[in-house]
Amino acid sequence: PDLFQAPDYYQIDELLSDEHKMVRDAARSWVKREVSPIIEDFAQRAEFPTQIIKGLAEIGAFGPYIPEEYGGAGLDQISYGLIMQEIERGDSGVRSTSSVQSSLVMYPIWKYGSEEQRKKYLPKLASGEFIGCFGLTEPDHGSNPGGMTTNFKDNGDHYLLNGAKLWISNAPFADIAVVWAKNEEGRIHGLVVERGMEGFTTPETHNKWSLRASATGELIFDNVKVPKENILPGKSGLGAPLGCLDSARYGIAWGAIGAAMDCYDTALRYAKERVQFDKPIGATQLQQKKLAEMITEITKAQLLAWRLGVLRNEGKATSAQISMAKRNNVEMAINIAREARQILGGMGITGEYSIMRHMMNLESVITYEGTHDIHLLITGMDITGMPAFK
Ligand code: TGC
Ligand code: FAD
Repeated sequence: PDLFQAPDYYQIDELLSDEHKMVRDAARSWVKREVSPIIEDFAQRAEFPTQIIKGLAEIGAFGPYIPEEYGGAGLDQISYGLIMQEIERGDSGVRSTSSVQSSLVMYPIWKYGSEEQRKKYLPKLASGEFIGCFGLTEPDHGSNPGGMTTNFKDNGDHYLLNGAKLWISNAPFADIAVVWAKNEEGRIHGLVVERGMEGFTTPETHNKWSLRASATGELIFDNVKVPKENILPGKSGLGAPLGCLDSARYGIAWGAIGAAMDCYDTALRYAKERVQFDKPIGATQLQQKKLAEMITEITKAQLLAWRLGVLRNEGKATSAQISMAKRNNVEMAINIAREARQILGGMGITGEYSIMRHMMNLESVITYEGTHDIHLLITGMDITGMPAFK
């Protein structure tokens, strides 16, 4: 009774372990208790609810798969996915904060950082004492991050960092930023930039109609002196940030299912209760078509995400497989949100229900972490061997 309704048309629960279900149910009841009651208000005010940071840490949403020795939850990829699903059932913006913290900040420090960097940052990020952000996108380089112009040069005992990043989730209040920049030879490296470093500012981006409960901003570097020990030594080149994106995109493939489930549950309940022409609208063929197609698409998306999770647990998932799941599942969710909104008629456009908020949020989700078209081109490149980007 404490939990949301959970469409499970193909008994996918039977594919989950007791630990998976425990982790999922803990996230589900936390979201219902702490996120759903307040999130509409924060979205309306375009504000991130900072009071949920501690709870996100407690349900394992900051570094679900990062080893426990660094403060992470030490869980597998399916548990990670299920946590993202439950959080995005609440709001895509809240899931964004958790995706960025886990896969775009903790992951690169864990995978590419030195042991000192891991010990310095990971436990604080896992507990929510520190919030991080990830700076890859620039004003003139979105889909093509390899063209970035943000750069650093050797200046004695430190580097001098210059440039700007745009559209950065968590930027306005993040304590640290993992920033991707080119060295004097044009090679991309990751640097940890800390709030308070002189010449580093993070202006907020206002007037978004999407992901309003998530804070988005710029990162501006004006001759920032970054200590040499803040460079991530383990990997350089565009493959380093793209490796982080694989992990975040996988989480989004699960997260989108959560948003879709919430829209479907809401529309199904409404269709059974709303009476027009003396019968519930759910008894009409047109509305049943919408609902039947929704549950079919959710079920297909669940199977795609679950299988991808198994492949990731076995270390076998390819980047192209991840692109397929991100692209398919986000499109599935946005289509369901649009149809669900129609089932609610005029009520669908209000903040009394979550659907319109999900629908607007998903416009960001379908664009960030690689646009819908870029993921299609990644699949195209994978099956033909011919990149169509350039
Ligand atoms: P290309 O020449 O294909 O590749 C460069 C190097 O990277 C390697 N690589 C990967 N490595 C790991 N994981 C992946 N997914 C990889 N994809 C490619 C590749 O093997 C190569 O390595 P090497 O050793 O040969 O140098 O690169 P390209 O410049 O042609 O670009 C390819 C393309 C278009 C697919 C890529 O640039 C891309 O994915 N663009 C989309 C950009 C993007 O997704 N940005 C996301 C920014 S972060 C964000 O949106 C956070 S929102 C978070 C939230 O709030 O939840
Ligand atoms: P563009 O790259 O200019 O694309 C515009 C259009 O052209 C798209 O439809 C695209 O698919 C298409 N296109 C581009 N190239 C091709 C091609 N070769 N062939 C055919 N079509 C093409 N970035 C970060 O680094 N960190 C973050 O935390 C972060 N958070 C974000 C939060 C939000 C709310 C949003 C909206 C974005 C965020 N981003 C972040 C940025 C996001 O990753 C980029 O917006 C995205 O990668 C697309 O880049 P762009 O907006 O510059 O679009």
